[in-house]
Amino acid sequence: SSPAPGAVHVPGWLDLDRQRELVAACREWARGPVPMRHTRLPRGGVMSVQSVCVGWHWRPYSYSRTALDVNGARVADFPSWLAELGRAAVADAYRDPAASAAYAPDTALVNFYGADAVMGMHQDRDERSDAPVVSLSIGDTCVFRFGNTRTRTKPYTDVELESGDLFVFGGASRHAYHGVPRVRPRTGDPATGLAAGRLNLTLRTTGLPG
Ligand code: MD3
Ligand code: FE
Repeated sequence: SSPAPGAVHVPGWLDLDRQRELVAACREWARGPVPMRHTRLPRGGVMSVQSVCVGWHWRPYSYSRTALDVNGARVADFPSWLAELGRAAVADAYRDPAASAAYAPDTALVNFYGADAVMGMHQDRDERSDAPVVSLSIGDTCVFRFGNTRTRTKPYTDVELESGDLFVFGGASRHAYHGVPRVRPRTGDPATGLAAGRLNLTLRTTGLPG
């Protein structure tokens, strides 16, 4: 379904085997070379979500190859299978072969939500590219709040994101405010390999060279 132009929700896109593979990959990335951690905000806050990056390291509000705010290490390489998964996601969401063939994400941000983690309303503006963002959810269901491009308040639409769901945000939706006001604990299937909590992978195109 499409809650807004350029935004497409495909419930149940990832089968259980694919979810298990992604959980295993995220578990490896979470160990290093840059460990998963609560990202520190420039004004002194700490995010309740834990994150690890692949390909490029994100910190508010820029991308780099090394994680100077964590341990100084270079982040894990972005694997080609993950770019392929992104192209398959865009192909299935948009049903536009040209859009999916051109899709070349170079970074993934992996977010882990414990029962009490939230993400406040924000825009993703650190990428120098208008390419879509691909979002994959695994584990506990969450409330995803999808807003508008002008304010972080109403009007917005609340959507339940469940394990296996794909969401693609492109076009006019790419710069919409969005957030995660709550997670629904113990709604996930432990057969994914995730005993508790919620994982979200977002694939992005930084627009940075090499
Ligand atoms: C809409 N993550 O990492 S994914 C983020 O579930 C982020 O972890 C949320 O927002 C999460 O920045 C939401 C859905 C999402 C991701 C990127 C977007 C929605 C988006 C970029 C533009 C518009
Ligand atoms: Fe975001």
